Amino acid sequence: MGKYLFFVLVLPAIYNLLITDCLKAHNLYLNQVGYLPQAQKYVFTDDPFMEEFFLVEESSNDTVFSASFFPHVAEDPATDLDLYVGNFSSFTQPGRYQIQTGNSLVTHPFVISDTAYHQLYNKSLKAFYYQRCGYDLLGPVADPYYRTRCHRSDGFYHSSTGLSGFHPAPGGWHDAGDFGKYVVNAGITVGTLLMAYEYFPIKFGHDDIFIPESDNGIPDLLDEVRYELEWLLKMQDVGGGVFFKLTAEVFAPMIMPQDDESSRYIYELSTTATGNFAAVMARSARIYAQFDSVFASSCLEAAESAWTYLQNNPDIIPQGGFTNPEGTITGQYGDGDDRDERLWAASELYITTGNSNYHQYFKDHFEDKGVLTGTMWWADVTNLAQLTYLLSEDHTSIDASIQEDLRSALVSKCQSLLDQKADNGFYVLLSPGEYVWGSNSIPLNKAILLIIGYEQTGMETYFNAALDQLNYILGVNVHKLSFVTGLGTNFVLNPHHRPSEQDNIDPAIPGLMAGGPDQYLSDPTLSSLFDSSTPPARCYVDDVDSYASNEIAINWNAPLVFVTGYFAANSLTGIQEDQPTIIPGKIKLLPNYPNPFNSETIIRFVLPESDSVVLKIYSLQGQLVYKEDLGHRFAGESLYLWKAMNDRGEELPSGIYYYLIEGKYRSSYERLVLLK
Ligand SMILES: [Ca+2]
Ligand SMILES: [Ca+2]
Ligand SMILES: [Ca+2]
Repeated sequence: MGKYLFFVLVLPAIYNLLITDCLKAHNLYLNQVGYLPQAQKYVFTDDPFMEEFFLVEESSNDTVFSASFFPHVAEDPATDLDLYVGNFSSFTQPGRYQIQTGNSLVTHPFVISDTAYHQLYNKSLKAFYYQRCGYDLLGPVADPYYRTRCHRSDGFYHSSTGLSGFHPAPGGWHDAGDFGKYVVNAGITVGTLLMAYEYFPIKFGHDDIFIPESDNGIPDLLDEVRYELEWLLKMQDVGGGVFFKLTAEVFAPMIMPQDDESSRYIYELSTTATGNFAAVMARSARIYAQFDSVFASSCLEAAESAWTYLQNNPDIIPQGGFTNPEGTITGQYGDGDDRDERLWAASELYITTGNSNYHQYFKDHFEDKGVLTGTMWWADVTNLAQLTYLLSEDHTSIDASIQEDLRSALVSKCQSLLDQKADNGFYVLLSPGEYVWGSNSIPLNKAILLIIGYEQTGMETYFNAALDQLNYILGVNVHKLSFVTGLGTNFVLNPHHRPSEQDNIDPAIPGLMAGGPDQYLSDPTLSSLFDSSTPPARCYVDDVDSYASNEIAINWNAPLVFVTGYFAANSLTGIQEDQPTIIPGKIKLLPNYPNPFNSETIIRFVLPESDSVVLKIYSLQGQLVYKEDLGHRFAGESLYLWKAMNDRGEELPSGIYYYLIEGKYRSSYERLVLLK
């Protein structure tokens, strides 16, 4: 056995055995990464004789907390387990702990910390860098997962386009465990990542993720997303329509990307692809404008010409949605309904441009497929269209009554998610039937809705229900497994991911989330192990061959980035409420003057009621650089002169800063540009 084989086969096996034995012996289910101090914290067991648990501080071995387990769910429909829950929410002291039970068994350590999810966030975002196609992954940034540039001849027109010859479309991310590039899946991925940045620019403003573009003054999330946008732009035809995908005719074998020399093709135009493209380009136009106005303009131009194509082609193209032509066996992403992609395009274009044509389209169609009823996924982006409209504060022409309807629908949605949580053994927002291919992305997309619901209402139950979904991904599941490579103690080791499988390095590239249980057993590995009597959540195996349960994909990692990034920079700060109430009059920021400025600027804000408020100013990297108690202010407009200094009275360097006003309510973040 060669050294390589030893590392590949034996070490992980031993490691897995030790850890798995340790965890399974305990019959304890907990988040292996950690918990936020102020959040709800649970440990589950299926052992009816386990009556109580103790929280033990790791270094001192002191018992710092104890509590009893209580019956939670009998015969949980997803797992067939009888589950008992122990609650240690009231213990909030940061540190490293283990859980000890009556029979003296101790689990692996985990943290209670405000920074519990920092590393998870960094790695789940950096995972996109490792998906780059047509790129040399070199130097310390790539270490140790080096690879040279792949797919240098992307791509040739497939005959389905009616065109022939070469059309350069290098770059972008490999979609998943394969090397294909699919516009609709790129669209929802980019849309989700940009949504995270747009609504939480401080949390997602880090410039130190350690990608080649780190420390360039632009948030790394935007740098990484731009790598995909540059490819997407190349997928647009001269008439504005967008080609569906760029792949080989069949999936590559299990080889490294740079060894894949198959011919790759650009497939026919599609209206789902075009609508998706128009939406993300319109959103990009408004987000990148502050960093690169030329690029932003090219995004807007591309979005508008895509929209024109959609207007000229009111029926879905190709008819019935895209299907693989004869001889092609790569991802199909079949979607026979392009109404949601058109709606999303209209919504983003309206918010970016204020143009009444887009607005009218949105007003005419926003209820066509329900109002925030489902969960966003690649075939249905209705929610993304509606959230963009709901959360926009920029337009005087916006229809306040539609926004109010959307807000109410969001609250109803969040309430229904709380009901679903209560019915499920591990508080996961997946019920039998929902354990589909890629099921792990569903609770995370629902968590996004809960996070936005929390931001709108201050309901802590939404905040905690969103965290429950992260708990599920990180170990509170029947497999006692962290579904994210490299994170937690017992994590996925063998994802269906060609570079991870073939790079002679263990463990797998970190920060990638496996698709998770697939009760429909959509691959031969699953169907050989399980059958229709298997409880849905158990239909998973950490096997490289199980593409239906153990592949990774960009559209699954995007909500992981959203949720982990949100909580990585968040402790519970909401307003405590027993019932959901809507905050119609949160603190409004008026444009500061002047902006940009060189030594001082007037910060202007409007309070809905009299209140004591605080001004906070953050660097682009998210560090709090200035905090000032502005004292008690009356309802209405208020002013404050900021002299561009930090708390210690030192002048701050030129750059972009963000600020907000906080009191009983909170304002959104706005930008300050200091130019000396
Ligand atoms: Ca950067
Ligand atoms: Ca659709
Ligand atoms: Ca590997």
